[in-house]
Amino acid sequence: MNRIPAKTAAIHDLSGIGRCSLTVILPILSAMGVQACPIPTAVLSAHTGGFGDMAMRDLTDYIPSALEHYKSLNSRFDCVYSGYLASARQVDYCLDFFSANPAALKVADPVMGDNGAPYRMHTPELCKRMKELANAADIITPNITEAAMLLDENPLQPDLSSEKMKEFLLRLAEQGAGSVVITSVFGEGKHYNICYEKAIGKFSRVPYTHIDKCFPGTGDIFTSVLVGSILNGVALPSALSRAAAFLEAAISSTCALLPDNACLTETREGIIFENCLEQLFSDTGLYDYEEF
Ligand code: PXL
Repeated sequence: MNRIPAKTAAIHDLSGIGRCSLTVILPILSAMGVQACPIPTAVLSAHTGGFGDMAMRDLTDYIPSALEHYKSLNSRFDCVYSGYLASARQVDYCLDFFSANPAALKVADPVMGDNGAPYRMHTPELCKRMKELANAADIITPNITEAAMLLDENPLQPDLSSEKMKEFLLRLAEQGAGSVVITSVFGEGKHYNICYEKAIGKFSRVPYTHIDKCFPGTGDIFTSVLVGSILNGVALPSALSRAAAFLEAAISSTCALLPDNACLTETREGIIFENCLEQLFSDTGLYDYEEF
């Protein structure tokens, strides 16, 4: 295939080790035939989940100057995809990227926390402002902790009925987001990634096999495969399923390389996805999901 790839502004941090944010987003989007243009929100020696005191440079002031440059070039993006932000002010700059690219697919991954708790660098102000960004996006991809935070619910949501899953999706869409995806939901005995397409009023979900290990960067891998799939013309529920299939393959390939009782020193290095990239090269087929 030879064509001009979709051009995506990727507004995320650049963490040197630990496989999250730009270090997974760039290779995944490239493998899927999407051009990924990094707009780093911060540079860190490592992510915040298990490496102790990392070195960090906040790049808040860099973002508007990069946008001014792109405006002066009349350079537009087909997609604007935001994730980990280093300050509340960066919400304004992401919103500026959204307005400067009115035709773009606007994706906000409201990175704020996991497993029922906020990440350690996330201030209440940043979490509050993240709602504004989510409300302005065409697609949002919170995990269940972040979804609850966006709805001012208890971030710990260990077991949801199908009705409650739908209620969470619907309320997030009512607040402003277009399509809503929630990852890592547990309910009625199964683990699911779930979604709601506001334009057609359809709820879908994809059950997945849960592996009881916590890897940083899981959400970044999931949303990158989802974004790459959508930019390649795959419908949202199939894109969800494809992202889940890639994650399952990459996580089981990682677990095969680690001891059964892998400790934080091993899991903090993230999902070893490099051996699995081939799976993303050309396949844009249909993937299973269920309506609910
Ligand atoms: O994957 C989420 C993420 C992104 N960026 C940084 C993080 C985390 C999660 O801990 O620390 C810097």
